[in-house]
Amino acid sequence: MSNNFGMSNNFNPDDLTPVVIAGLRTDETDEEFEHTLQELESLCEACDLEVKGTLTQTLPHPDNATWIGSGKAEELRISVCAVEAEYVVCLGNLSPSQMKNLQKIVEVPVWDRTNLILEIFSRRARTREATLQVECAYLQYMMPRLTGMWQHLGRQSGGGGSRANKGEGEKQIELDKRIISHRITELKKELTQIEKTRDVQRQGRVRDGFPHVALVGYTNAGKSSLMNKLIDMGDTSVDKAAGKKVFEENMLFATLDTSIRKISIPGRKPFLLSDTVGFIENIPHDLIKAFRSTLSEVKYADVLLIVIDSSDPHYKAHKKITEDTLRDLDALTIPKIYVYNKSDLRDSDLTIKNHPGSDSVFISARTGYGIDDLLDALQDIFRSGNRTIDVLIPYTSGDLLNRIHNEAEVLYESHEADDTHVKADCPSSLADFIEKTLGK
Ligand SMILES: Nc1nc2c(ncn2[C@@H]2O[C@H](COP(=O)(O)OP(=O)(O)OP(=O)(O)O)[C@@H](O)[C@H]2O)c(=O)[nH]1
Ligand SMILES: [Mg+2]
Repeated sequence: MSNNFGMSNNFNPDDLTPVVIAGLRTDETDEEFEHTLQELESLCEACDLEVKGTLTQTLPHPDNATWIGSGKAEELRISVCAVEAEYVVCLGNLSPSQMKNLQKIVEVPVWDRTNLILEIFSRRARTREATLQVECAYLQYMMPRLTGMWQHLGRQSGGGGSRANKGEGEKQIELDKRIISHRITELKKELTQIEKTRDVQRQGRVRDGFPHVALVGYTNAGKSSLMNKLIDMGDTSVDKAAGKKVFEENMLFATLDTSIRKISIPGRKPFLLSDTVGFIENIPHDLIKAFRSTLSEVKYADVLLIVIDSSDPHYKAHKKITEDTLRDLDALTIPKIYVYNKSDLRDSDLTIKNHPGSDSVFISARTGYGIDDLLDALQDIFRSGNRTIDVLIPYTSGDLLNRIHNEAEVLYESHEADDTHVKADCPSSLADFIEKTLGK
């Protein structure tokens, strides 16, 4: 991805880039403001930026011209010089003109929160789909901001407004806008193609008849850690091999690409589990739109595991943000289990016993506490979608009979001349698969 500030290029993980954070407080409480500032620092860390200073301002509403007001902007310039910061990162989203004006005063590039999140995403994207999605969101973000980039060429308009009379800067902006629009169209075309392939793959998985469970939740809640824990508990050594494990790390947005794994735990019905990008407060709108197809794994899941970091003092707000994002994705009505993770960090949680039938389970992906209760809750949901099948399985289709034995509850079984007569309480996905295979 081409970046106007060029940070993605020649990136060396050992180099931390010095930055100063600028925070603008309008009507937030002390506590809320402090929390969002801390989260911005964590986002900076996730982007290999070293926060050398923080400057805050309180105003009834953002200043139209410079966002934090011209006096504070001057103070910011002095801080930037003092610590030799290479960027200013703002807590909030700035309009294109606020960004341009502030940049002029502080004399280093200014990033807002959206820009920072886009930069993290561009570094994490691994698959073709994620890379294209981020590029598309980035270009959409850049479009209205092009004006600021060409101000050095000036607007030497000769008046009259005809094309021929436009200044160099303005011509360059128009040209760039055309190139970017064209690129966005190309990206969208390719993404639609990838989405089609994804649909075909999903239909293939539906045909396999395994229930599909999706991990969702705020970034850093422990979704990938839970996936790895379940892979570890699996019964095939192949699944435990490093290649099957997903990346988990104490940083925001460690996961960007969707991973799907089959989880086969002895004595439990196998299911497919997908791990997806985490959510965050005020997630940039273009980014959500860009990631809609990746997040479609969530929309088509049979069960959602909403993972919550119960040790985070703001876990209730994180839960609400997750629910709001799921509502935007039309996924809030899917059966769900609230998984309160990191119980090991909260003494009180370890005295809480999980109750069968509840939609909340306390676990620790690190110690394994409560994972069996979580699996019980999952199996209860699978069972609630069960139906009874009454079928004749030819002796030549031993694999089907095996799956019934492994994944369903056999109510009746007798061996006839050519086939086995079975009645079984089956997950509906498996029942559909068996009846389709037998041509019923
Ligand atoms: N103490 C403790 N730490 C945990 C637990 N589960 C996860 N962690 C840690 O929390 C951090 C984040 O874990 P991840 O699994 O990467 O979180 P995630 O939800 O996948 O995060 P994103 O991919 O950024 O959305 C890592 O440092 C994990 O080791 C837990 O049960 N207890
Ligand atoms: Mg993750």
